[in-house]
Amino acid sequence: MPPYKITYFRGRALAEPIRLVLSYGGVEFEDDPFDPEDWPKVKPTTPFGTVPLLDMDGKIVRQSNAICRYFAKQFGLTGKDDLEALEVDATVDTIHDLREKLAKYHYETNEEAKAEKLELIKELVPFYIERFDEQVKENGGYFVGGDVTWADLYFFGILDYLSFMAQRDIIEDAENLKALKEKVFEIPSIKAWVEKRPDAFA
Ligand SMILES: N[C@@H](CCC(=O)N[C@@H](CS)C(=O)NCC(=O)O)C(=O)O
Repeated sequence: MPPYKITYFRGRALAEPIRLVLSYGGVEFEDDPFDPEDWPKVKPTTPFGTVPLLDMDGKIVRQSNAICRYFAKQFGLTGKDDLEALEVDATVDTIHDLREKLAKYHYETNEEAKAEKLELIKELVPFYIERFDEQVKENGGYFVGGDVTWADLYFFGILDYLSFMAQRDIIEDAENLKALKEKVFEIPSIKAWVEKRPDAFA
């Protein structure tokens, strides 16, 4: 029985970067997925009403970034020095900014408001993707410092969810991000996880 357990909606989204960082470090884990209709029952059992949660031998921890960073430090994925670690954090936070903006569009239920948000999304996605692509180009094919960090794993992990919310492949015109995606996929531990992970919407 693996010691670590991830509680999340049945899907990838915010839980997938955690799974990737754990896989990178060879840490065994299991998933405890639930369906959206069960969320009202699960929510009150969580510390702050959100998931993902990670159960580490009975210690429940929250916040996907904090969890990823905790393990990334152990696996040498935070850059070569404090400045690179800052750049990695800033990159992940910027990916989250894009995620939040896409979520505001994707989960909008009012059709009129959604149509307005779509116009913003059409400008925002290229704005972020062009800058991310340039960052990777300037950093030797990775987000920071010419080597793999948890920012690369984070982007790889959440990319399907971002594209799902944008309803298109958001990196289709971004050559450097496409190459980065391929490089992350070719890391043996990552490839092994991706090839065995369950099918999910994103
Ligand atoms: N900053 C948190 C965000 C957690 C979050 O908002 N999770 C969403 C699912 S992706 C959630 O729990 N939503 C349900 C709700 O807020 O009721 C993290 O990265 O872990």
